Amino acid sequence: MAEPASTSVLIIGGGPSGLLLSQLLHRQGIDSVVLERRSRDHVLSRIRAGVLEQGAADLLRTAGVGARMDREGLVHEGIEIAVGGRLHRLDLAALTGGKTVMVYGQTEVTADLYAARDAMDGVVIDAAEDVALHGLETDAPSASFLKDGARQTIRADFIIGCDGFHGVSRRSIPADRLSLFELVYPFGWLGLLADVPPAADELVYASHPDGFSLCSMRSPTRSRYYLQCPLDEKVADWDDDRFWETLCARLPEELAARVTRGPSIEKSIAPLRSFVAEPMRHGRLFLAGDAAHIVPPTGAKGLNLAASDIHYLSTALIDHYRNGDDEGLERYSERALARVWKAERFSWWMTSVLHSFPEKGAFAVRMQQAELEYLLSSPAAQASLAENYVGLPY
Ligand code: RFL
Ligand code: PHB
Repeated sequence: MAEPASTSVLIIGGGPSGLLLSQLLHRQGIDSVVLERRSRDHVLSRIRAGVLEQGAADLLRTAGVGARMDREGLVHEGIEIAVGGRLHRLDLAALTGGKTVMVYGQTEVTADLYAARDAMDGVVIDAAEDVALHGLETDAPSASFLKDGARQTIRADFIIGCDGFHGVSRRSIPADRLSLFELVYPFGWLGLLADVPPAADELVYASHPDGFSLCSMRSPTRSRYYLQCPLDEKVADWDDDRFWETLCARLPEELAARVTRGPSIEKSIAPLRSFVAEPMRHGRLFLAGDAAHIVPPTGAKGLNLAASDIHYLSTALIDHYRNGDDEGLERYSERALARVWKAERFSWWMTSVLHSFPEKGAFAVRMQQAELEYLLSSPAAQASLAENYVGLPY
């Protein structure tokens, strides 16, 4: 199929942000093209986030891709925190006046979005290499790219950078027009996916002197576990036995006894980082999702922030095309960043209280213990965690 020479909204990156935006725009009669660097198989095989806030789940429904999520996703009303060898349940629903989260993998969200784009004949150009952005400060921005060895150009009214942390969009903004804020943590998360029933009915965030661990899930028969690990660790050094032994040693005994071990389907290490680029707009280029900000996964906020950015941006673009109203576009960066910084704070806080930081010394260890004791004894502190975990309002 010949690629179009122009479109209204040119979206760089076919991850959840880019696909969701193109889907929401299409349903309002606004055409877009998505340029994705990797093959579709590659994009669909990435294992990432697992928890959707109510706002993100609602946005997927608005985009017409909520049916399988509503059938197969698991609604969770609480989480558990393991401290000092004991489990403590936080009743999210009771603490937030009835709000819950949806456990449904990002892999499934992406598959549903691709299926919906295909069903609507949406244009997603995969294996688009060496994307370069042009004319961002003019009224006629464009992107050029290599497809099957030939260089092509697509013009647009707007370019949306949904190409993740390592993408080309943020790097196309002159350095003196961006402020970058970054905190790199001295550890990563080693994740394991296995077709075994989860150890608990809800997610368990476990603090332990040897390091943090997380018991999560994708379905009643598929579990996702994570271990805090040193940054220089290699996946090859972690056979499944070592993973399961280390996990069980970090969990309360009653929970460790319920861990079903089995062969891993996937194992990977992700570094932990907090990062924000301001502003999220340069001329006709708008940034959304991981292209503009990264959170450590502890608060389960990465994918959810991508969704809230897309909520603000899709509304703004629809106002522009439908009503000739540019207020949403003008205020996009400010609105999105206000929510981003609150999620950055929450993710940083969850990471700080639950992980081991031996290099910070004994005072920091006592501060962490005091934080956790306060959390587990104070309904006000629990309400604050719950309010952020289920997601702040858009
Ligand atoms: P994505 O998902 O990174 O998608 C960006 C897409 O852009 C493509 N791309 C390009 N396309 C064209 N030209 C270029 N030059 C391009 N450069 C990149 C990429 O191939 C990709 O398809 O960003 P998006 O859509 O903003 O979505 C954000 C979420 O994916 C992200 O916030 C979360 O997955 C973060 N995250 C996690 N969040 C959680 O809440 N829980 C987790 O357990 C969790 N695990 C993870 C993660 C992110 C990871 N990354 C980014 C390395 C594990 C990993 C490994
Ligand atoms: C996941 O299931 O991948 C997951 C869940 C909760 C988090 C992070 C990751 O906080």
